Amino acid sequence: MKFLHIADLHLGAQIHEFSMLEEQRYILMEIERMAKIYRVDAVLIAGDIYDRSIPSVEAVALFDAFISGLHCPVCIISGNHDSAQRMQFGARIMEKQKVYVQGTLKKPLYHADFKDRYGTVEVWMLPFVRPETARALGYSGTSYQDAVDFMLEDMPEPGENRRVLMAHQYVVKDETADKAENDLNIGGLDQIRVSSFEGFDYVALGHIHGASRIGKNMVCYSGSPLKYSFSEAQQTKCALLVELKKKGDVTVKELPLEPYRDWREIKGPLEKLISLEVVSQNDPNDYIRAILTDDEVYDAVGQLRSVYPNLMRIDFDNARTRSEGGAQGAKELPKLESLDKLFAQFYEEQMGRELSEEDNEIVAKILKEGGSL
Ligand SMILES: [Mn+2]
Repeated sequence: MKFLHIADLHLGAQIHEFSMLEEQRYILMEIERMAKIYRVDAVLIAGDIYDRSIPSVEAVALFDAFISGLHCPVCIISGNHDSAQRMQFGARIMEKQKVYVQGTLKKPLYHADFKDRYGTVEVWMLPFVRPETARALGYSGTSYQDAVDFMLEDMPEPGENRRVLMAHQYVVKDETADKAENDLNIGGLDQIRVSSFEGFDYVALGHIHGASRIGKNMVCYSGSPLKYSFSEAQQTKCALLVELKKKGDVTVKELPLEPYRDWREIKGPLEKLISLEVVSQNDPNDYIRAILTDDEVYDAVGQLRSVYPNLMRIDFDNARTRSEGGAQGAKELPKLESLDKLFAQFYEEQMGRELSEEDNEIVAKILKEGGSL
């Protein structure tokens, strides 16, 4: 069996007030093309289909066109950005057309079976697990780790069948989880040990936006198909082509995805950055983060935008910011958003990952109560 593993589409995302919809349409067509070229038996989408729990009509139409255009079975789980209940709509009807959706948490897990010349491949589907949603199914603890283990316990024996799991969590090596447990300064509330996923021939993960393999087994993040932040500017985005032959024989290949508009960081004095020499080196239509080294500039946004129409943000790295301890005085573009969004952005920049649902609740509570816990 051969399938494409993708995740974190975040359809409908707006970043620094730029809509990603056209890039998303383009990249989904690329994925559709790959599915055809490699004649895959299925496409697995490991959560965060949409960027918001109530996606825009454009985002829904785009996803509809995508899964209709694939002409092969599709397996879909919900991520933390999706609404589990809305994703679940029509699931058991679409199943008849080989579109397998699991939006809500269910125990035992839902699975779809695929046959090939070596036998059966079971694709088990675990949507994003929050401790509080697992509690509705009989879980009595408070941790993400135990909630995921609870969801995976009592699985029937696989026998001869090969087994794939789809999940959308923050999965780390066991050593990393140990460190976080011993050091309260490292946030690790939502970390899941990779050893929780033993017994699967392949685990198709979503949640982390860079492609990576966790640990020694085949537990892989495909990453997002597009860059969604400057912390991802250096990443090569890809879809994973996974092939399962006889039990124990799994190969994974990264298929690079080229966006039609890239994300780039440029650094230097303003005058140099807008000079013909620098501008003509790369596509000026890319999404740009400019890091200015000038001490003083006039109308940097206007001047930069005149040559880089998709300028997203400006930061400074000059005498002032260096004296402030090296932190680059971040100047977000365009104007300031609401306080909770601002904090979420700040957190992501500092920590390199999103706030968890639980963190979000705490932040919302603090903001609501005017700063006291
Ligand atoms: Mn996610």
